[in-house]
Amino acid sequence: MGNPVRDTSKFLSYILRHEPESIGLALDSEGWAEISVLIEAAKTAGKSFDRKLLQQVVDTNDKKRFAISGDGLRIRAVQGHSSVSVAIDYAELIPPQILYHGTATRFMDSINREGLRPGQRHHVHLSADEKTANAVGARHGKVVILRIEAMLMYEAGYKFFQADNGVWLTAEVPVEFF
Ligand code: HQG
Repeated sequence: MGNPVRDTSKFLSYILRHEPESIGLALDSEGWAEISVLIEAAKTAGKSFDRKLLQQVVDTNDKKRFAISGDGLRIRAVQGHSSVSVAIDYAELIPPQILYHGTATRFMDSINREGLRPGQRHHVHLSADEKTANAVGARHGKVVILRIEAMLMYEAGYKFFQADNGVWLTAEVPVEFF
């Protein structure tokens, strides 16, 4: 059965970032789902949770992956989307001098050829500190941490955004900025 908070968090990541249509849910372009509709759609798909558990998932999430709207009626994932129906209009920000990207050694040949690409997701995800980058990279294997010249990129015209949970986002990172 597992841990209901953790299980629901994983389920929400899948539904709110990647495959809302798998349970017949529609997200708006900002990634929001109506909570009442989500709860019903999930129940029909065999995943039961109530509003209270949902709130607990949002409040206790280690990476603050989800947000509930001010009126309490809607929920979204704050970053990490691959769903084509979502195009969050993140506020553009001036990045710090350096940002970090944690990845795995086995990706480095390709990364050194192509730079960092968003892959399935909508953005390349960058971290403000090396510790976070290390944890992100460790999900994939033996870690490499790339130091990214974010300010130089910004000065060259690349756009930077920050999700509500502090993760930095950009469209791509060419190799000359490593
Ligand atoms: C790599 C987690 C080959 C890239 C984290 C990464 C993050 C390339 C992998 C968020 C490449 C994609 C995102 C290229 C990039 N050739 N490999 N040209 N360019 N890659 O999971 O950044 O727990 O989609 O280095 O905390 O690891 O889900 O991205 O290793 O914030 O909330 O391709 O996901 O958050 O992997 O992680 P991912 P990521 P959550």
